[in-house]
Order: sequence, then C-alpha cells, then structure tokens
Amino acid sequence: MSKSITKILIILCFGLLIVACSPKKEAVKPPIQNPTQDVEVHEEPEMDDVDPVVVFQKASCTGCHVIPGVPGANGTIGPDLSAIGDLAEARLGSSDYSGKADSVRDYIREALMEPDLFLSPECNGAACQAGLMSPSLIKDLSEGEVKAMIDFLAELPNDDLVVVEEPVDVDLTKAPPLTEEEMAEASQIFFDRCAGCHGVLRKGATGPALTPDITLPKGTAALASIIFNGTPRGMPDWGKQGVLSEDQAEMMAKFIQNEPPQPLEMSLEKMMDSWNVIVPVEDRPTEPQHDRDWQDFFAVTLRDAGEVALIDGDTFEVVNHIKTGYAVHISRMSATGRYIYTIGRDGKLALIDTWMKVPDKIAEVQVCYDARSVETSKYVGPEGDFTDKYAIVGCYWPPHFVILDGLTLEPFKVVSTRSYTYDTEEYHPEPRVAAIVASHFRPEWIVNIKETGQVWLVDYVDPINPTIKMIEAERFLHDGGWDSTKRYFMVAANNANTIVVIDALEGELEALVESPAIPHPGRGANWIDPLYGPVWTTSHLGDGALIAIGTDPENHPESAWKVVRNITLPGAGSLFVKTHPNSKWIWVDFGLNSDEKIQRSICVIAKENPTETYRCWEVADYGRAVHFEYNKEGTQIWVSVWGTADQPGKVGEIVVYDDATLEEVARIPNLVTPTGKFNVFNTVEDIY
Ligand code: DHE
Repeated sequence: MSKSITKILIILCFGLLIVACSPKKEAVKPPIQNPTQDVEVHEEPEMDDVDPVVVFQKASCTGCHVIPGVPGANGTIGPDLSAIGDLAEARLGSSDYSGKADSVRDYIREALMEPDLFLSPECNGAACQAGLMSPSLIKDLSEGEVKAMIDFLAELPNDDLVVVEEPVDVDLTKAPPLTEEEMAEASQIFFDRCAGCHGVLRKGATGPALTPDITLPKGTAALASIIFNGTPRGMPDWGKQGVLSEDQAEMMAKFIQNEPPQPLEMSLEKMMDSWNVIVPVEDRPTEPQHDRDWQDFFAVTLRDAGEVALIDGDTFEVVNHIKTGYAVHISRMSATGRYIYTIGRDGKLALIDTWMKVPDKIAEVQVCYDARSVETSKYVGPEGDFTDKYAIVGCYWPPHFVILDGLTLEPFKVVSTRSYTYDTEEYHPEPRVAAIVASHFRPEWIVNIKETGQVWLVDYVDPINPTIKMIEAERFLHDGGWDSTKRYFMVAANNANTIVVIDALEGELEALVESPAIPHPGRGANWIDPLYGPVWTTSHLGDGALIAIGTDPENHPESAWKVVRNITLPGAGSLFVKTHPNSKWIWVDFGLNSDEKIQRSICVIAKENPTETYRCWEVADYGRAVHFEYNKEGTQIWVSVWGTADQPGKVGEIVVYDDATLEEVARIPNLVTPTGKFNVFNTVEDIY
C-alpha cells in the first residue's frame, strides 16, 4: 500500500516542479536520467503506441491536477497543469527556481522524478506542500509512457483541449473489491471521520463529492495519498496524524470508489427506546444546591473522551466530568441558563442541570446517528413564554430535525429536510442540518439546511404542526451567529464563499456578501470598527484572511453588508474568532493550518487598528490551538489546546489569558482533547 500512496504523491507534484531554465543558456544539462529517487522506468511500448491520456489515468494524475483533454483530470490538490509548458519556461528563467532543469521537458521530467526539488508557489491559492507527490507514482510506467506524458504537458496550453469538468462515464464493475470485513471497517471509518464533510451518501458539502463517477477515474493511488497526506485546502492528513495506517488509507481509497452503502433511517419509536430521564422534573432542586456562580460555568467539549467537563470560571476547578456521547460537538443553554444541552456526533443529546450539588446529566436521548447542532426555545412575548420549554436537534443523518421537550428531552416531532436545491430545484437525498439559532424577535428557530442552500424559519408556537418558511439562500450553509443587535443572522455558505444575512425581524433574506475562500466563523465576532461602525467578523479555512462586514444599515448604510476590512493573517485553516464588547481585541485561531507551529498559534488584532495582526504566539509546544470563550465578566479568555488522547502529557489543556494584558493567567491541565467551550452566561446572551 505504501506503493500506492507513493504513487499518488507523484502526481500531486506535477505542478510543483517548475524548472527554471533560461532558454538562452548554452551549457545544456543532460536530461535527468538518473534521478536520486529509486524510480525504475520500464523500457516497453513504442512511443507511437502510447496514449498519454491513458497514462495520466494510470498514474492517478487526474486525482490532483487539472489537465485539459484528460477526462477526470480536474483535481485541485496539486497545481493546475493547463499551461504548464508556458509556466515552466517562465519559471526556468526566474531566480526563485530551485531545480536543476534547463528545458521545459527536463523541468517536467524533474517534476515527476524529484518533485520536491522545486515546489510550485501556486497550488490553488496556497503554496504546494513538500512530500505530497511521490516519485514512485511513475514507478510502474515505461520510459515511453513517461515521455508521452512529458510531451503532452510540454505542449500546454493547447486551445484545442478543454478541461473535462463533468463526471466521466465509468464502469462501476471496475471498482476495486473489498472483503466483507474491509467493507464494514471502511464504512465505520467513513462515518466517523469522513461523513461530516463529504456526506454519508458522499454527495459532497464542505468536502467534495466522492461518488464512484468522480473517484474511480482518479485511481486508488491518488485517493490513498490524499487520505494519508491531507491537502492544503482542509482535508486532514489522517495518515500523518496517526489515525489511519497506509493500509487503511488504501482501503478507504477503494471504499470510496465503490457505491456508498445505504445507511439506516431512525423512527420516533427508535428514539423513544433510547430516551432516559435520570432525574424527573419533580425531583430536581428549586434553587442552586451549591455556592458556585453557575452562570460562569464553562461546558467544555472533551472530544475524544466523549465527555463534557464542567469547569468553574472563577476557580478553574473541574466541577464534573459528564459522559455524553461520541465526539461531543457543541453545547447550548436553555433561556435561563440553568440547563445545558450537549450534542454528540452520534446524535446523542445530554441534558445537564447546573443547579445540582454536583451538576450532572439528568436526561438523555439519541435522535439520529450523526448530528452537529442543538438549540433551545428562547422567545418571551405576546405569543407566549417559551423559556426552557423546547429543544431542537439538527441531524446530519438521517437528514431531519427533531423537536423535544426542553425539560425531559422527550422527542415528539421529526421533520425531514429531504428537499430540492434552492437554485436548480433538484432533489437532494441528504440535506443536512447545520447551525440552528433561536430568534429573539419571534418564536422561531433559524435552521440552516446545508446541501439545499435553504434557511428554514421554524415557528414553534404549535410544534406538533410547525409552520416553516423556506428562504432561498446559498450552498452549503454551515455555521454562523448573530450581529450585535441579534436582528441579523450571519451564516457561512462555505462552498460559495458567501456570507448569507437573514433578517430575523422581517423573516427574510437581507443580503449575500462575497467572502474569501471557505468562511468558517463559528458564531463570528461583533465589534465597533473605528471607521465603519458595527461589524461582524469571520476568518477562513481556505485563505489567511479575516474580514469584517458592516452590520448597521440604519446608521452606516454605506458599509452595511459590505466587506469593509480584509486583514491578512499568518495562514489559512482558521476555525474560530472571538471578541467581547469589553475587549480591545479580536482573537483568531488556525487549528486546521498544515504548519505545526501555525496550527498551535493564535493572534490578536487590535480593534483600534484593525489593519494587521497586533501579536501572534504559540499557545503550547504541541497540539492545535482551537476555539475561544470569555468568562462571564469578559475579563479572561480561554483557548483550547487540542492534543492527542493517547499521548500522556499531551492530551490537551486550556490556557486562560488576561484579556487586558494578554498575559497568561492559568493552565487547566490534563483535559482530553478539549475543543469547544461554552460559558453559560455568554451563550445565553449570545455574546461574541
Ligand atoms: Fe464543528 C460548530 C459541523 C468539524 C468544533 N460544527 C459546528 C456547527 C456545525 C458544525 C454545523 C454549527 C452548530 C450550531 O451553531 O448550531 N464541524 C461540523 C462539521 O460538519 C465538521 C466540518 C466535520 C465533522 O465531521 O464534524 C466539523 N468542528 C469540527 C472539528 O473538527 C472541530 C474543530 C472539533 C470537533 O469537534 O470535531 C469542531 N464545531 C466545533 C465547535 C463548534 C462547531 C467548537 C461551535 C462553535 C461555537 O462557538 O459556537
């Protein structure tokens, strides 16, 4: 299998090699015939017999590169090779070129055989990574086949060749076989690690679609390499992280070239089987049974422990470790803040009572197999008082949302989100529920349907017969939060590089704002810009940029729903931003950056000079720095160090900073893979 992975790598690096050789040079270097890598090139077919298109497919080049004229070659991991002939010539003459070639053909050959000698600065907006492409990808090719590839590429651009964007016709019977055991193992790994981005049915969302018409032409080697090594555009490096072995990466590559197995549905009856009220409502305390400030509790996700750590924001003591579900994702609070609702990726919802002597879980239920969001009813007004009355869980699989009793978690209403895409009106079998927020103006939840690009306003006055307004927005809706007035909900449509603005007061789409690549706000951050007034901020997964969007159409109409700031960050891969109305800073992490030092760093930007980062630093010497939360007073900010569950001493911790001075105040050690942190007061009040 290492063989296959290595193969992939080669392809990836096509783009990476740009040999610089001035065409005027006299001393002609011989073509690279004895590469340093152990690459064996077979002398076989006559050149005339070789079809370069077949060779590109054989070597899995299609998985990572755009190559006009080659069906299936629309990969975006490596450099776009559409104009590689011209590009090679230009780079050969540039002082940045670090390879040894001095002709276009040598440059391309070098790219195949010693891909890391020169790394292209352009891999779809990011620098190409060393080590992604392996010379062994061409290991099984004959010299004639290699030459055919080189000749083909050297002639690019070629106006007669077009990039084949459409999926190609493939013979599904040619999908690489898996044993029954491998199929079972691969299905589980896919569900645990991959479905979040690619979808259970692999129709694509945050990550690309992985149906056999797309994956088969890419080849097992290229796919296995991507799975093992990750990509600069956000695909995790499962192999390098030690999560998957090389053999497992190859197994997963084969798995995604086969048709996806049909996952199970879940009925209300099945949900009821899992429903468990641990402390009935009548047995619960009527006032807090401890002296702690429960409004300053933090519910901290301990991702790989399947737990929430409830931590006292005043003393930093862990009040309780509460078993919840697999890979807990987020926690949200009831309107009073007394109850915490924690949702795991396995669709298990836990209800925690902060008033108990030792706060603990008081009810639980599983309402789906895969979930990410939970919210509660918060409206108080002429249409009723819905404080602490209902909860809603948004599911990835099955694609539905479920309404539950807020005090007992009894599920009573299931609404499917299977529907039609907002723009092309095509049926989608798996439109997943992304972020959900509770409106402060109406008895409504704002439910974001990822794949169909619709924002649903779900009225919960009569939750058995809910009315739903379906707003056409953009794809694929993911995460978001309120502006400072809580009238406008700002949500990232990450595939369209767009921020969708919903007016919760009027119940309509307010604006679509173009953003840099793959916005990922968490809930975003609100602050007052010295020039543009109230703004909301997001960072990005695909771009080292933090943008601010004007959010005050009344008093700052000229900047409303426009990107008024675009601040350069040290890198892409940012997951979360945060600020507080009392703070001078905007905080930003880089948890998914591919550079180890950057991924454990954070930066602050001064609100009084929002043109550049004020300071950046590494939070720990291991792990990834991820997600921020303030204490109730807004004087301290907590950052998670997301470590590795099975590495003693490096499992993870939380670092607490003084927000005024940026000095470290404390470390809360030995927390297993902490990620999200949710302060009771700030979550109830939507302070961010
Ligand atoms: Fe999240 C929020 C989905 C990966 C940590 N995450 C959300 C929300 C969604 C979502 C839809 C918004 C919920 C809401 O507001 O109602 N997350 C997904 C995915 O589909 C994805 C990309 C892949 C997956 O398989 O889960 C994903 N998320 C991650 C992570 O890898 C993180 C860093 C760690 C983890 O838990 O696996 C992570 N997501 C978080 C956090 C929030 C979140 C901490 C809440 C942010 C907030 O401040 O509200």
